[in-house]
Amino acid sequence: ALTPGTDAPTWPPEFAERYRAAGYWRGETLGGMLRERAAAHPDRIALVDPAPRRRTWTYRALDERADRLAAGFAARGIGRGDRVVVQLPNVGEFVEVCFALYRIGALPVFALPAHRETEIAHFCAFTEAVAYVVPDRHAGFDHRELASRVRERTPGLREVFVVGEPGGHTALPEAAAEPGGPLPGPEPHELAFLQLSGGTTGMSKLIPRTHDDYVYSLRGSVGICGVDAGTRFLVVLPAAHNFPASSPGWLGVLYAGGTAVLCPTPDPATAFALVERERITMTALVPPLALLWTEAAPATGHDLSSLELVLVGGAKYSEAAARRFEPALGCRLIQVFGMAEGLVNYTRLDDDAETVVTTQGRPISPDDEIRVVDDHDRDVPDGTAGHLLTRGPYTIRGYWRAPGHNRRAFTEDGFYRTGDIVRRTPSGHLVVEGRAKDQINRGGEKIAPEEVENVVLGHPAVHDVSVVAVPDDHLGERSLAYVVLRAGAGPLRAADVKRFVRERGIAAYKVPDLVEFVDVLPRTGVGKVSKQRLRATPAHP
Ligand code: J2J
Repeated sequence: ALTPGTDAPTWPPEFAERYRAAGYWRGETLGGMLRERAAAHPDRIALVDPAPRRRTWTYRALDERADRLAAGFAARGIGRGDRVVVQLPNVGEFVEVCFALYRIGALPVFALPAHRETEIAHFCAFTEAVAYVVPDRHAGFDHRELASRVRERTPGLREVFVVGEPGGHTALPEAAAEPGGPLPGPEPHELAFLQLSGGTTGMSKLIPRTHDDYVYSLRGSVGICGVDAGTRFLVVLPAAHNFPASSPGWLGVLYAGGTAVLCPTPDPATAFALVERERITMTALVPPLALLWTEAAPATGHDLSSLELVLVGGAKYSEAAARRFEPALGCRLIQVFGMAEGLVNYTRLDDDAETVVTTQGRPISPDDEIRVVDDHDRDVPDGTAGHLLTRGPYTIRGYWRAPGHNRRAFTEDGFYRTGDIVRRTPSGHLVVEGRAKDQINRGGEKIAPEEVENVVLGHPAVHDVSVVAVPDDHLGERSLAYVVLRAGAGPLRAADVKRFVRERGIAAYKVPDLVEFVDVLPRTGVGKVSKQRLRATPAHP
C-alpha cells in the first residue's frame, strides 16, 4: 500500500503540526465529507447531469452510490493505495467513481477526456494502475478501443470499467455491489488522488494531494467565493481538472451543501441554455471561454440573470478583456491564478474593481509563503518581477515518484518553483507577468513542448524540431513547431507533420497549430536550442 513519504516527499513534521494547530488540517477526508453532508441534508440535490436525459442525485443518493461502487471495487481487489486511471467527461458517473475511490483509499489518476494512447499508456504503466474507467464513446472517439489497446500493452491493468455500452469490458453499474459494512478508509494525511501537472520535460508529472490538504483548499475557496447551500455551480471545464474541481469547483460546492450541474460541452450555446434552465449562480472559465461569453452574452436570447459570480483563470486574462466582463455578463468576476500543485490565488469579492481587473489575486491561506526571486534565488522587492516560489498547507513538497525532477522543481527548504514570473503589489496581490518554464499555455491547456518534440522526432524525414508558443488573440498562445528536415528527405508539408503527430495517438490540443520549416535551429552558447530566439522569430502562419 501507498503511504505518503515513500512515493512522494511530504511535509516535515513541524510543518504538519503547525498546519493542524492552525486549524487548516482538520482530519477530514473527501469520502467522510460526503458522508457528513448526506447525514446533515440527505434530500438536497447534490448533482445534476442534464444530458442526454436529466438525472439528479440527492446527497443521500450520491453517498449510497459511492458506497455501492466502493464495495464492488473492493470486491474486485481494488484497495487502499491502488491507482485507478479515470478518464470520464462531465457525467454524473465521474463524481460517483471519485467518491467510491476516495472511500476505499484507492487513488484516482485524473486523465483528461482529450488524452489518447500515448498519455493513457504512460499513466497506466507509470502508476502501475490496476483499473481504468472510460466512457463508451465521447466526442466521436471510442474509448473502449483505446482501453483494449492500453490493456494489451499494460499487463498490470486488471479491469476496464465503461460508462455506457461496455463492449468487451465491464459496465460500470455491474461493478457495484451491496456494501458489506464499513470499509477501512484512508487516513486524512494519506493521498487522495494523483492530479496531472502541466509538465515541462517529457510526460506530465503526477501531483500527490492528501485529503487534509485538499479539503483545506476547498474550505478556503468556499469562504472566499461565498459558496453556500444556495450555490448552483455549472461545471463547464473538464471536471477532472483541478480548477473546476476545487477552486471552488464542484467539490467545494459539495463541501458547502450546494448543487453542482455538469455541462456536457463548454460552448456558450450549451452553457447559456443550462444557466437559464438550472438557474446557475456560479461557474469557472478559462480566458478564451470568458471572451466568448463576453461576446455572446449581450445578444443571447437566454436569461442569464441568475448568474452571480464567474471565476476566470488557468491562463492570463488580459486586463482589457477583464474590464469588459462584468458589464457584459451583469455578474461579479473573480480572477484565479492557481496550480494543481497547490497554491491558489483569488481576487476577493471586496477588492476594488481595479484590483479585480489588473491582478490575479492573492493566496487562500495566511500560511501560503510567497517568495519572488531573481535567477539566483535572491528575493526581489515588491513591484519587481521575478520567479514565484511557494510553500504552504496545500502545496505539495514533491511530485510522485520523481526524485530527480523534484530536486530541480523544489528548493532544498521545500518551496515549489512554479515557473511563473510574477510581480507582487503592495496589497499582496500577484500579477502574472510571464513564464520561465518551458511550457505552452494554450487557453488554459498546458503543453510540454518536449513531449511534442519527441513525437515529431519520430518522423523519418525530421532531423530536428523545436516547439514554442506564439501569441494568439483568442487562445492567448498557440504552438508552433520549427522543423529541420533531414538532408535529402522528400518534400513535407505542415499538414503532414500535424497528421503524423495526431496519428501517434496524442491529445488533439498538443498537435502543433503551426509548422514552419527552417534550415537550422538557433543555438545558445552551450549548443542548446535557443527557444528565446525562436520565439522572437516572426512566424508566417
Ligand atoms: C496566468 N497564468 C495562470 C492565471 C493558472 C485554479 C486556477 C487555475 C489552475 C490551473 C488551477 C493563471 N494567469 N490566472 O489548478 O486550482 C498558469 C500558471 C500556473 C499554471 C497551472 C486552479 N492561472 N495559470 O491552471 O495546474 O502558469 O492549474 O503555474 O493546469 O497555469 O496550471 P494547472
